[in-house]
Amino acid sequence: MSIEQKRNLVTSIPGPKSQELQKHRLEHVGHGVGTTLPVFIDSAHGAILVDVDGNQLIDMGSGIGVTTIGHTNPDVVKAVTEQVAKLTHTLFTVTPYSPYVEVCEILNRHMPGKFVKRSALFNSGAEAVENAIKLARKFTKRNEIAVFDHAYHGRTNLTMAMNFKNMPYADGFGPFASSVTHVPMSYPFHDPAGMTGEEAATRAITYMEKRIGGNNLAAVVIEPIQGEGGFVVPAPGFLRTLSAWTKANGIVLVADEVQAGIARTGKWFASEHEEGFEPDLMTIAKGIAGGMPISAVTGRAEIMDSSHPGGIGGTFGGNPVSAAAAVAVLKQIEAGGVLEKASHIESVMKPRLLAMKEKYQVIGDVRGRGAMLALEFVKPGTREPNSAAVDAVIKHSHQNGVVVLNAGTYGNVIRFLPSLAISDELLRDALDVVEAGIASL
Ligand code: PLZ
Repeated sequence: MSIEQKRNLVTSIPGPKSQELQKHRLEHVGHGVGTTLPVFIDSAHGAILVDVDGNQLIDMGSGIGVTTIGHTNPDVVKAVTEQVAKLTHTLFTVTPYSPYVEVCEILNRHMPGKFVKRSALFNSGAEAVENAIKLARKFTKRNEIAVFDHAYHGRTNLTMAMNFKNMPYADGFGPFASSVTHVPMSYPFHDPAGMTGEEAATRAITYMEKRIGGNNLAAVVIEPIQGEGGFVVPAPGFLRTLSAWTKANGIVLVADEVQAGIARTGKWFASEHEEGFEPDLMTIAKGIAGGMPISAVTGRAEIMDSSHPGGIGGTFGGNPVSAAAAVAVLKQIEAGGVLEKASHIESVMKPRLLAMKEKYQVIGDVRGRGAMLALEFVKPGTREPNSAAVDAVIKHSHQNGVVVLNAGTYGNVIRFLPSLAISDELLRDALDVVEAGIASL
């Protein structure tokens, strides 16, 4: 598959065929399944989506950070095609196959921390989080879980309880899992001026000690950079201080790397950006397999092995075709150049985003790492959320063929998760469109 890496609009957005398909969809698909942009995509390559009307859109969201390696990445296409013709299913726990083991081996090799590691594979990010918590509870023989304000961990019953936002994730869907407590996150843009990472960690730790008791906690789960929460990067020292405290209290520290992991931030895992932050388990999904569904829990062997055989599993987990795709992605990262590309994207985008912040008072904060960058919109001269501005800029971008996504507890963040296959030229074109949207507010 080869598609010219260029934005090109031939109809209005959404075009007539998309509008027709959207009508059909609303008749047949449950309305609880939302849509950010009702444009039906027919094919894609690299960083370009082609819709059913023939429009070429720049993908600045990668399906929420999934096609990190690029759409229809040739190695992924090859691996999937070969695997699908050979073996599509056995159920790994009935009769195993090699690609599953290969994925685990590569993840074990790259998870930070000097200890023996093992992995297990699942289908989705939420399922990985669920399993990390099962293992943490089994290992510690404790029940309580702590998560952070603005966090997002999934849509299953347990993970709904772990999310910060009621709407749209939880409203009316209870009762929810118990033994989950939210604690204050380090959010430099909104924390008191000058608050250090250590101070923010002390605030969270005090909260956990008083509300829950360190001795009752099985796991603390944290996104090293929050995804749905708006790419909140904790202040330096926060993750390290938290890590020292969980270690001292026998608590399993789970880094939810579902959105920030796998080359997205210029390292294998976002956790690696802070020295001294040493998660015991990691949950991994999204960017691992070029769009094929697969997820993982990777971590300390003694925690991973704490379940009795048969305690961990699932019919489709680590499916051979998805696993083959994951191996193809992970091997490209190992071969070099992919992590560097994420850092390069930051070097192209960040100065441009910072310049926009200087120019437009609606931009309160620019943050993120690598190819995971965001703008937080405020009412000029304040830190109050401005979701109306975000809605307008996103609408403008979509109508002009740039797919961007929002984020944040208040819906006032625009996040950028471009594929690492994107060219500088496309990036600049996308940013020109976004900036024109901001200028026209
Ligand atoms: N943990 C950190 O970002 C998924 C949600 C898309 P699943 N985020 C995108 C939507 O609207 O459902 C996510 C995440 C973090 C866990 C998850 C959950 O991953 O693969 O969607 O289950």
